Amino acid sequence: MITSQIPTLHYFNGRGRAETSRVLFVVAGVEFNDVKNPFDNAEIKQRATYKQLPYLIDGDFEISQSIAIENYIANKYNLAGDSLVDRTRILSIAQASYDISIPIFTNDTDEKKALYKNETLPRFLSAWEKILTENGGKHFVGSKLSAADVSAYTTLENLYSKNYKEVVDKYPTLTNFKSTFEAIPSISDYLSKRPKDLFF
Ligand SMILES: N[C@@H](CCC(=O)N[C@@H](CS)C(=O)NCC(=O)O)C(=O)O
Repeated sequence: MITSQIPTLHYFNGRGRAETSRVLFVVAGVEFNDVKNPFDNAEIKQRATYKQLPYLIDGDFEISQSIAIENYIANKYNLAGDSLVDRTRILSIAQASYDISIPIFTNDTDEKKALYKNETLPRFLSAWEKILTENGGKHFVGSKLSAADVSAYTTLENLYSKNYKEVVDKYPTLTNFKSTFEAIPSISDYLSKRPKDLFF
């Protein structure tokens, strides 16, 4: 385990529930220890609140639960919204992100996969297309980059990498958002250096 003044994010060797937090650090321009634990790493799981990852250690502060970690990073680095309404909208996008992403990994029958592809995913993506379009097409919430954009980006990336690109590409504003986000210099640098051997 790394003891450091810079924040340490513990997760497995995958994007999963940690990638939004990682990209938040990148967007904020904050150096962090990106610890990709092997699955059998007992030490950090024992220390983690619920014996699960991700687990963030930032100085004296330690916290579990991916959305709480994201919210902490977003608040600390001014990516969490400037008003109560914006902060709440950003959290709503974060929770929708997990509603979209988790079934990608848990759907275990052809019936569930078809329902996901033909009903669940279009329901969520058409809602996001509407939210993004009505907000001007550039940012999901407010007029500047926020944690909502990061959550949405990592979710769209999950969908692209798990064979749902053709579904996403039916939504032009989302597709354009994804490529615009990837062109942000810090993001394109991060993506080019990110290991290619991630498990998920
Ligand atoms: N609600 C938690 C779920 C955490 C979770 O399920 N983590 C998984 C990895 S994605 C884990 O640690 N699995 C190993 C285990 O439970 O032993 C969160 O979002 O952080």
